[in-house]
Amino acid sequence: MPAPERGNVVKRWGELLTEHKEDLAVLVQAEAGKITSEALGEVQEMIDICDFAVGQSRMLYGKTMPSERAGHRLMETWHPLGVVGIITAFNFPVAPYAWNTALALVCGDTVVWKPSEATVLSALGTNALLERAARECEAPNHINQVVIADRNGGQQLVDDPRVALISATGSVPMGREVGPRVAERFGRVLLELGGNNGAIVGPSADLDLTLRGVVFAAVGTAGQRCTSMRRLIVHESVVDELTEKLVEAYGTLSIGDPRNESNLVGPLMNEKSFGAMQEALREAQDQGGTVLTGGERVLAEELPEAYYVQPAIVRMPGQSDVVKKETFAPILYVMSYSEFSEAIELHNGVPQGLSSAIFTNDQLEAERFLSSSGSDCGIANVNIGTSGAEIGGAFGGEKDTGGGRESGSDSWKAYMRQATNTVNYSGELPLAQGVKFL
Ligand code: UN1
Repeated sequence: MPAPERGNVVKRWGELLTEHKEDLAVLVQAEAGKITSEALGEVQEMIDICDFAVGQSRMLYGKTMPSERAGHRLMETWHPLGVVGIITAFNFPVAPYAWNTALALVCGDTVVWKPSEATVLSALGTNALLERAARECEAPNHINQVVIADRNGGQQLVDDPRVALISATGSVPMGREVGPRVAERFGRVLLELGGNNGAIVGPSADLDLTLRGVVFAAVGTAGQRCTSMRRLIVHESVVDELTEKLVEAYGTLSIGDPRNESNLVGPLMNEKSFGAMQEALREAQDQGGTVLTGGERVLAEELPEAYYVQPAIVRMPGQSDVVKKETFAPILYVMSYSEFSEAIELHNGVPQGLSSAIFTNDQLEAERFLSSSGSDCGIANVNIGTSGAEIGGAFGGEKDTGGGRESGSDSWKAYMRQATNTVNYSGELPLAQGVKFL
């Protein structure tokens, strides 16, 4: 199928996702525990990437460059890669699948998806809509497959030489396993792993705006986004005021059944997540931190077995081991700084490099943060929190985050193979670099 026709399949998928937005959001909510607005937002993210990919299907551009030889054309062409294996995590059960799939399909690839075992209904629903779109558009059979499997199933996908690209979203330890296994067989990998996202708050920041940006990023999705804000690095002149406002705002958060529209914070995924949060809070205290608010389990009558928690704010004396770890729960570590260079050092001094932000009204400070000696992350924002990226930009990060880029911009190139073509229409056979032969 020509690329724009492949785009039609994705276009139809986007229409079906729009039609069934609420239905899919119900599944996402049931399995991942997101509040309604965030569950709907996740499905919207799929619809958005479908729109993007449909446009991309007419823009799989290759360059033409001047040849050094007369009567020659030098150009590049892009071709489908083959089968793309997609591994996704429970916290965003469907959107990252769609980022990969919408682009892979317009690029002419087929996809095999291994979703998290915790979110299979969302996966089956999403896949059923894609199957319907493919059928209606008379696409070849089996361009998309879902494999409901445990870790062993995931490993088979990773090790299978027929799978040209493994795109995996998940933890750093998972990526450490997947990366070398795929490299061993010279397959391609696209890794989007853990984040330990920080924000710097400068002395000129609008503190009311900062407060809203921080609370959404730190508390949204109960701190279970890979983009969740976990570290706040605040200038010493405003740290007390901002911390006080944050503690007050945390006190007003409504926590409980995510289906109830008045609640902003749903449950943690399971008991293990709750245990990890408690462990991190203990470690933080051992390392000189003071828990200013939160950490306690909140019991909800209608769902007594669910692990709801009061999001926590911990004041830390400075950099420490616990702050360098990604704990997948709503804990915000607050540190203070006096010089901007110190803030950057604290900010970049962690193994992960996904998302970052600065809150400031000082243009020079903002530019320094975005410069090559500023934030070392794949995403760097000004006056916006670390989470909630749009699909138009490339999504991914550096260091332990794995280096992959999904979603917008020119991420499509990861799903294609590039060929360089030289065409000789001169009737002679001049060799490059002036080499003489025969
Ligand atoms: C994730 O947590 O794995 O930027 C993805 C965001 C969302 C995607 C998060 N658009 O927060």
